[in-house]
Amino acid sequence: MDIRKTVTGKILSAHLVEGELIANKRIGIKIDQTLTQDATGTMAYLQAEALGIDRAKTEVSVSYIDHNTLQQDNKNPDDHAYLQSIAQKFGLVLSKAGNGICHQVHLERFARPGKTLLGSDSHTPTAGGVASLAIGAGGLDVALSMGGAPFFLKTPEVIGVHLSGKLPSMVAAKDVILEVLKRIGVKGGVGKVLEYYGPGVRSLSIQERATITNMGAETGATTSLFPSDEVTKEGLRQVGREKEWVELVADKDATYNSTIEIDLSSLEPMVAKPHSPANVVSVRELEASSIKVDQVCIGSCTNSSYKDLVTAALMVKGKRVDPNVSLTISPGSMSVFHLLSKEGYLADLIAAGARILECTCGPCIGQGLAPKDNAISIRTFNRNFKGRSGTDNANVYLTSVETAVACALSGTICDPRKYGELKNIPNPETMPMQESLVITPISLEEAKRVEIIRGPNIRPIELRGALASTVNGEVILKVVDDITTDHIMPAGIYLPLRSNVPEYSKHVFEPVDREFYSRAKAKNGGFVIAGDNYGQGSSREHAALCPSYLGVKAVIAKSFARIHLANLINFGIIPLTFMNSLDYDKVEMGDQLAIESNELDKNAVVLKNLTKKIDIQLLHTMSEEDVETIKAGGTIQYIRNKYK
Ligand code: MIC
Ligand code: SF4
Repeated sequence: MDIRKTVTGKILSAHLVEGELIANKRIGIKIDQTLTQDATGTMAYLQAEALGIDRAKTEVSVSYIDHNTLQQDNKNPDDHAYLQSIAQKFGLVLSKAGNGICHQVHLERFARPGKTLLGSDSHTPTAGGVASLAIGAGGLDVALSMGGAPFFLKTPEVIGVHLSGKLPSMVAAKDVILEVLKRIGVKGGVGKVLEYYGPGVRSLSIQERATITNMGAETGATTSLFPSDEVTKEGLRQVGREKEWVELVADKDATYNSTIEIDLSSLEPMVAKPHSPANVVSVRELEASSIKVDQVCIGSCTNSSYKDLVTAALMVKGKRVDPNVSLTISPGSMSVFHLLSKEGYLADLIAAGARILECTCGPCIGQGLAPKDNAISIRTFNRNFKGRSGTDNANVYLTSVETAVACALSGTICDPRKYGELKNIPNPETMPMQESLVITPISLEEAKRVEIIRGPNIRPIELRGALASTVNGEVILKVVDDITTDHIMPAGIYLPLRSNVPEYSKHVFEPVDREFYSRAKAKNGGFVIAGDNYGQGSSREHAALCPSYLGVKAVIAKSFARIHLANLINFGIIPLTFMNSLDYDKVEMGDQLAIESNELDKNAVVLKNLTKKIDIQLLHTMSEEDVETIKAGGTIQYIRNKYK
């Protein structure tokens, strides 16, 4: 298989600055665009400052404020003010609070076929809907790329997803990605790119493609990509960017490492049941149980486009939401919101009883609208991890907009095909961009005079020391498979603490073990033992930064999720895996462990379990530079040592 014949390979080749395109080998690629959002961005820019970066060297870098906008006290607005001043300093575009969800806004305004995008948010692959190779990463990696450094990754394998046919009415792009998740699960994409091809691609608009690439993140994939074709051109024309179109398709004789076959015509409405996005069944299968619904939330970076919300408006027009259901709508961007209001669709939603929220992530990241005790909440979002909604015992189901609206109208989980057919959803000739909440970069001269605003919630970053020759300590936590970054570092009500590491660290692992913080403090840190796919989900580097602050020295897991693995290295925590995963059972809470740090120079490391008096073989997949980073105590320390 020649990766260079695929869309993935073409973009990688054009951006390759280090290494060769051989599956699983380390490469460095040039990054054309970066994005950050406030919940990861404040820390990213603080780190950029600590590294002496003072100006973005990319083609475009955008700082979005979309996660933390509740402003219950000074904390969120302190971050916003910092971000606004730093955007001016660094020459970034600033998308202010209320302007929209980073991925939706980026898709509308900046994402370009053939370009690379690195974003400090795991759903950055949304831009793959217009054939941009868009990858999620930790804030520090994004800061480095913004400063002109290459981004390092392992050459991915490419899974070709062959689409044929056309989606039937009331079956949506969301059902396509739910079907993919059903087939490959939450780790089926790790180390891979999901590249879509085949005749079915043509029938999907760029917004529909973006729904699919967005939620590809839930498979653990490095990214997801659609080709750039006439549909892409039309989508770009609609937002006034036709000039940015280039054609980008796989060669006719391209082959893939593996393929998935999906006939769009045969799909039906799907739903991901609690508490995993891959826990997918057809809506039909659930319907017979007449499950009563308490809440329906439409929005998030997966499903908040113009088409999504017009679909909702058309379905509710002249009807009323079931009296026992609370329906919320979060438009993806101010431009979508403005057009909906101008064309009267907003009025239809309001008349049906929808609660209209800001153009932000909102309930998706537990910023308000937590469901009631034991509630059934239907959401068009991409994650339904336990507790993420803000209510620990709530049951969150993920569906398309069509299914969500059907549930809101009927009050039970029901198949949207019951509500007839939706044909010819109107597509506006143009979609004008709203500029009122966007601040464009200023000149270098003006930037020199900008004063950075630092409110009291913005705490300076603290760096850990170099690695000791013997790393020893106690097992202070042992966890099971599929631990998400939401388990490690919950967001929700703690989101305002993102720029205050000492305070945020008090909540590390709270959803799995409330005693973790006090134990970590008492024992002066130690080891964490984990199962498969440790750190799946978000890109939040706080899930490594805060444990590092509490003295976690190493995580020994059966396997890791990609972004979290990189974040652990950035913050000096040694990521190790069991050579034989059955050895997981040979280490328990409270065991005293030790490893010799010079063994990291090889790939195999001996773990001494001093309590059980046994040796266990471990592995690591770190490059030489990663090992040097770990030895220095983390990336900032490593870079500072290198250039001092
Ligand atoms: C998420 O969906 O979990 C988030 C919040 O967008 C995260 C980023 C964060 O934790 O700030 C993500 O997906 O990377
Ligand atoms: Fe925001 Fe939710 Fe998308 Fe994360 S998944 S970027 S919280 S809308």
